[in-house]
Amino acid sequence: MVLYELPKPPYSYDALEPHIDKQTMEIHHLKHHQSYVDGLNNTLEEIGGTSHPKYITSILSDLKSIPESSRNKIQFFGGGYENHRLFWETMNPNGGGTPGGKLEDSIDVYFESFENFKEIFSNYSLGIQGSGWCWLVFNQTFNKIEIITTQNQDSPWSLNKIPLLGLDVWEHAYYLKYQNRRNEYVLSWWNVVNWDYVSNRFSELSH
Ligand code: MN3
Repeated sequence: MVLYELPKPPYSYDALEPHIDKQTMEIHHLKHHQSYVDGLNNTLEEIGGTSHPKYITSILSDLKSIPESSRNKIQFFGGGYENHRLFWETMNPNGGGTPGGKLEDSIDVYFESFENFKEIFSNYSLGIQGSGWCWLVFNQTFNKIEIITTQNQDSPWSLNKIPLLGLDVWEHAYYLKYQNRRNEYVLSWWNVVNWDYVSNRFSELSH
């Protein structure tokens, strides 16, 4: 059977300092992300998942195909696996700035301006009660971008939406450095957003 492995961030643990500190990155990746990988593999094994599709996004897009007794676990661990994989990719020490190109054009269409988009996204992030994620997604049905939030490790893929950029607002993502100040974490995170990656992802999907 296909076993999922812990995806490696494309930079060192201290690369996102001072915005995201080394210790948080280490624990977040080696402990939290690893636990989602393990949970996903264990659950797939439980349900005899020898023929599950290679891509976790296919599973998350079709949770109904998972036996009901294991569905919540796949939703949680599979979502946690994929959400964090994307999270590492969408950050970069040389990030920040603006997306430019087609994505910025689209942001201007749906959110008036990039500054306005940032403010709305930040407010959604701060409004999440408990643990969850804030997302910029591509809605393929309507060929448009949207901001949505999900609880726990729920994935946009399960809502038939493709995540372009996600912000982890679980306390484990920021508490060591920012304690209860989620607003400072969100504000600082904009400095490490890898817009090149997000823009490329968008260009591949939209037409
Ligand atoms: Mn996390």
